[in-house]
Amino acid sequence: MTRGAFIVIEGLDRSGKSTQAAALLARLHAEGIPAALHKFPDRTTPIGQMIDAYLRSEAELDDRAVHLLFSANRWELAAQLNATLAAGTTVLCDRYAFSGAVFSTSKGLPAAWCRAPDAGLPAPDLTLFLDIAPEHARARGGYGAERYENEAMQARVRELFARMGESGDAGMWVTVDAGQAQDAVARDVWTAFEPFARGVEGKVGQLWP
Ligand code: NYM
Ligand code: MG
Repeated sequence: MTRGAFIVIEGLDRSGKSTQAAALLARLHAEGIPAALHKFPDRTTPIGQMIDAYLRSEAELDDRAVHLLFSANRWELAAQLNATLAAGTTVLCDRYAFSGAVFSTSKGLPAAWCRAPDAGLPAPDLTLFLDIAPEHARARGGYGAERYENEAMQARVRELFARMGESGDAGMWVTVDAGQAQDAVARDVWTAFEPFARGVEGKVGQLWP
């Protein structure tokens, strides 16, 4: 039975993830491919509202507590995500467990501890890592309004994302040069996505592979 493909888009803040995710969704719809887009953190749920208050520095939370909230924010959508994929709809996620692992690890939490709460979540078929230098991302503007949006943290995050891709723990991982013009990034995203356009055979995997 063919199911929808599960595609994750990851990257630094201001790497263009949301723009590219929206462009990919529009193209999928234009091609007649059923598709849905989710964003993590999903700030609309009660858990997401706690995360949002933390990120905007309106609330203080222990590093481990907020890490678990980010993970819980994925778990609260996991059953729906599996059902959507099973119904044949392709799911795009703007950030996922890889952000969860690398952002908290870059704060100094142990990597294995950071990965544990996401074990068992649906695993993406493909992760697109929109790679950009932190100084280039900052130059795009609107940077620094939230926690984590500083160059030192983003540089550590970039390094950890790169290692995540090389480790094999993330499954299929494609790095896209997000420093290019928007159209060029979209073209590279489409090239990586195209093998999944007709859906995927077999069950959804689980983190961590
Ligand atoms: N973030 C995001 C985490 O620290 N852990 C997670 O699990 C996720 C999904 O939240 N700087 C961080 C990365 C971002 C911040 O995300 C908000 P966005 O995509 O800027 O709304
Ligand atoms: Mg952000």
